[in-house]
Amino acid sequence: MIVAEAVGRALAACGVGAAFGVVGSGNFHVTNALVAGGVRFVAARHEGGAATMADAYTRMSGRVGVVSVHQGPGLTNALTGLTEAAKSRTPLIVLAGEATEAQSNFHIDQAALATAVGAVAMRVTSAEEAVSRVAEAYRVAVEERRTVLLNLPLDVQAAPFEGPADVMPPAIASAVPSVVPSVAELARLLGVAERPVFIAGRGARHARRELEELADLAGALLATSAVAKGLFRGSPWDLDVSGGFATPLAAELIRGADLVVAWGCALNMWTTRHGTLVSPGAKVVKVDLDPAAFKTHVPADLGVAGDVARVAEALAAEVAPRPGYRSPELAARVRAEGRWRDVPYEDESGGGRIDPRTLSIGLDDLLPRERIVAIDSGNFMGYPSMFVDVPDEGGFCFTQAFQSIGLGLATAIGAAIARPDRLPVAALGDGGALMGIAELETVVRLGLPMVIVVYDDEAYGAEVHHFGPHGHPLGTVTFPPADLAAIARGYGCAAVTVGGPGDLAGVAEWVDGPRDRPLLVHAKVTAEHGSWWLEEAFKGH
Ligand SMILES: Cc1ncc(C[n+]2csc(CCOP(=O)(O)OP(=O)(O)O)c2C)c(N)n1
Ligand SMILES: [Mg+2]
Repeated sequence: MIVAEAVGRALAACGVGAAFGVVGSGNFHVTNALVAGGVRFVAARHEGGAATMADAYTRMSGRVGVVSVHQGPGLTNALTGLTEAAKSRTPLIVLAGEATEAQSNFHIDQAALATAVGAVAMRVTSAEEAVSRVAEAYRVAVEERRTVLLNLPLDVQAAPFEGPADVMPPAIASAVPSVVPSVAELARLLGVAERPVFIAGRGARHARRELEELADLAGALLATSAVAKGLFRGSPWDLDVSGGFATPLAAELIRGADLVVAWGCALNMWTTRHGTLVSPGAKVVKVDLDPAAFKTHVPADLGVAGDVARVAEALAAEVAPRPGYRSPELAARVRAEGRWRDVPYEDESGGGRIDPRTLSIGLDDLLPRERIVAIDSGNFMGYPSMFVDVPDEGGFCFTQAFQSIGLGLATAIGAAIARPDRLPVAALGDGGALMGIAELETVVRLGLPMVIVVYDDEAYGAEVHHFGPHGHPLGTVTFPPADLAAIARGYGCAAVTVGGPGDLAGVAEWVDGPRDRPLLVHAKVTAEHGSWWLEEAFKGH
């Protein structure tokens, strides 16, 4: 056995989930060893796709994903996806060949590159410590919730390895600090709040039961950040997403809160509309593993350090039942106005183009409810986020921490691998779709029964709506029509072009079966004006 094989075997023995990558000479043996160790390997067509697939897979499966890349350009290609993962604190392990000779074409400072984007850089430097390095990389990924680059120098990879490579998984210390005295103060606040609202973020995705039980006692209404969308689905007190995507009702009720408790949620400008969703008179409490979150964005009056589920459990023992914000009248309002599709709008479809709201509502009606929705970035992104419902927090994958366009399709692939029981839905703009389109071949090759919806306005709409109103020339951000349906058929997809509500019949036909090929919905959308959430967002640029 050589070191490369020992590294792959050792990582497999740690219990990682699936691996994603593009294989070259520098990661050939390590990838094959992962496979020999029982790890599923998905060949992507671009390392950027592989990184995002692994990120989405990890978010939706809860298992550590692996990225495997060739030295040099393999890693630089992966960087945007790795940045997204690092910013989102996704526990990922990136295996990269490394050319340590400065004269090599493939040589770059890989450790510096990783550090620059917020990942942790490690290196296997000898046969003797290869296995312990792997175990340490795994530990840092899981325990510290970091994206870890494990550099594998080519000469070290080729060295003979003696000894067992099947490590015991490292003992992962609990990342959960014990519950602290500030819990008593939060219990007191919950005991006097008239209108408490809970906003759950990424750090609360595992804690629905505990949060709902506590909210029932305290009479709190329930909302989430966009990444945790779906967490409280089915609760009569679920306001859905707080922030730019919030319904008018959710915005009104969150603004009306006298106590906002953010659970594993930073309360950033997106979740709070630049702070305006939190009333100046409201007390703000943050419960977070990382005390650094207490003072960022909308600062907390009280910070509670700890795991969301454990803190909520501890509080449930302290809080006496009270009505809080809840009343039969309010429940009726949530039922009647709680979803975007309940908000009246004027359908602007016409002239061979469909209103993106009508499109999204139509898809929501047609697609099976057991779905997992992935969203790219751009002006269009609120339409599927707001009008296409998801069954729970495992039904929504939102890789938006780096605000990169072009990640949506790969996100849907990683999510689909994590949740083969669900229909994967990728919602993309034409710009993001064409940027990430290489992975359409991956969707077809893997036989994923995916629906890919492209909201095509023949433009970088976000830029058009940002600069157009000021009279700037828009030639750099507008494009001639592209036949995306034909391109998709070329990849082996089924495709329908939608230029009005009637064309959605083609989607219904595909849903009826046999769904043996993915479906690309090329929707020519109306684009007279920008979206309202984008106008809000531009205030931050
Ligand atoms: C990698 C990357 N390049 C450029 C940008 C700047 N940008 C933000 S939105 C956008 C336009 C996206 O166009 P499209 O996917 O068609 O969506 P639309 O805004 O038209 O709905 C661009 C270029 C970015 N966020 N990420
Ligand atoms: Mg566009």
